[in-house]
Parts: sequence; structure tokens; C-alpha cells
Amino acid sequence: NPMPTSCPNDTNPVHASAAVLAELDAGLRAGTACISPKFLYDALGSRLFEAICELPEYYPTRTEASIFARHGPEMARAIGPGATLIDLGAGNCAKAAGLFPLLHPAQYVAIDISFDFLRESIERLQQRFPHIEMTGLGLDFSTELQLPAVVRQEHRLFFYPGSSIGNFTPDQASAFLRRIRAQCDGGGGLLIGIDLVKDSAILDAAYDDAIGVTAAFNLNLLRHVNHLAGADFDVRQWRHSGVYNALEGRIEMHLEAREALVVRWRGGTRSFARGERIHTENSYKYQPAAAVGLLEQSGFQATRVWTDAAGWFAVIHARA
Ligand code: AVI
Repeated sequence: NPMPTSCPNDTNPVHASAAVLAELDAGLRAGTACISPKFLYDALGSRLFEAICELPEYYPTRTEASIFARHGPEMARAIGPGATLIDLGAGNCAKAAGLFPLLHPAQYVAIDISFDFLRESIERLQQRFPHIEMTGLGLDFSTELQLPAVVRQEHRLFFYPGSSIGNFTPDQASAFLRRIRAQCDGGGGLLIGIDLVKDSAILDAAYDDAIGVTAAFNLNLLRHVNHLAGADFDVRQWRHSGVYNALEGRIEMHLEAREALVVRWRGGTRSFARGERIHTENSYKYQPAAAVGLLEQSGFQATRVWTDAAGWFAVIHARA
């Protein structure tokens, strides 16, 4: 059973690697403090994100699911059977699992930064689909995408649903897509979900829901940073903000200090004025043509674009 064995990010559960600490340190010292959204996903953060996907306000998950439900057979025809399905940011693996009966992949490779969560997901999935070879990898694929030799070269289909591409700036997104393309040796392609520009009231509600799950998700990042960097953030001193910035075409998530405060971490300290913010996430929204343009400028050829009736979300198949 090719169960995951390595997780570069979780080799030592108490202390973060020097690189992670340096990244957090630099962000906390920046003029406008920032913490990468990848640190939203510790074990609790992954569960909170799962809960976000169930919220009535968070339309992306169910809208994308409706596109898969409606057009899945057509997607499977465009892709063909026997793919090496590489799931980027697999989380609970539910989206990929929904495609198995249509896609009949030869191998399933699930990658996620939150490895313990992923391991449990894969163990469950392997029992449901014993005939599919499965591998789980704990990797921060945002910084590098070196796939180990267990990942087959043939017919690679990178699966990047949920509009996670929107959490990169367009330049970072393009660089990331190029790295994916470089891993598609013998042909291969990409099946990607991209959230589209829409009325800002819908976007604002999706990122600041009524019962505060998104707020908890954002605030939990501070507890994760406490753990990783030995910081002493008091979560009660911070408030969540998630608002659409129409000029930039993106949702911005911030954490805002409720009062003047001081934070210490391993190797540093900083004071925050009341109202001062830490930028924790961007979530870019694309026009359909811009989404296709992003893929093509990254060396992919978009073969099909599927959207829902309201035009809120797009799933695109692209060839390398
Ligand atoms: C994972 N990613 C695509 C989500 C998004 O919508 O940008 C993360 C998220 N942030 C707040 N709610 C959900």
C-alpha cells in the first residue's frame, strides 16, 4: 500500500523549519504586515475550511460542484481514462473522489500542506477505491513542485479546483502554472476551477459569513503562527475583515487589531496600533476571458470552459 511516508512540513511538529520561520518573520516585520494564506491550513484550519464550504454564503464550492455534476461526463471524454490524477491542495479529497467513477484514473496523487488531515482522508478513500493506486504527499507546492519518482509520468492531469489559483496574484499564478506545465512531460493537462467576477455584495457575504466561520478560519491563523513561530498573539485582540476590492478584482482578508498591542515571536517583536492590519489572503476573481488568458500566457491551451447558468464560476480543461 503506497501510503504517504514523508512530509517536509511536519517532520518536527513543535518547531517550524528555518525557512518557515524566516518567511513568517519577514511578513510580520513588513510595512503592512502579512502572513501567507497557506498558514491558514493547520489541522483545525482545514476543518474550518471544510465548514466554510458548507455555508450558504460560500457559493464557490456548490457552484463548482454543480458544474462537475452537469458536465462531468463531457470532461471525462475530453480527458480520457487512465490518467495520473494529481490533486493540488487535496484537503478531504472529496472533489477528486467524485470524479473517480467518471475519470477512472490509473493513479491518484493527493498533495496538501496539511499532511495529517490529508493522511486520514486518503486512508478512508483507499478503502472505498481499493483498485486505484494512491499516494499522499505533504508538500508546500506553492514554492516548489518536485514530484517524487512514485508519481507516474504518463498522462498527468493536474487537478486544481476550488479557485485556489485566486489565492495567488496573477503573476504568481502564471509562474505557478508554468511550473505545473513543466511537470506535464508526455502531454498531460490541467482541470482547474476559477471563481469569476460578480456582484460585490455576493462576494462580501461569502468572505464574511453571518455565523462567523470565515472569521474563525482567519483568526485561527494566529494560533497556528503562535505554534510555528513561538508567537504570543492573543486571538481576542483581533478582528476578521473580508471585503471585495473592486479596483484590484480581489477579496482581501485582513486581521485588524482591536486595540494597541505588542506581539513577540521567536526572533522578533512588533507593536500594532489600534486598527492596524495584517493582510492574510487575496482571493482574485477573474473574467472568463482573463481566466483563459492566464492559462494561455502560462503555456497551456484551454480546450473547454464550462460555467454555471449564472456565470459565477468556471471549470477549464487545458492541454499542456
Ligand atoms: C482555498 N481558497 C480558494 C479559498 C478562497 O475562497 O479564496 C479560501 C477561503 N478564504 C476565505 N474563505 C475561503
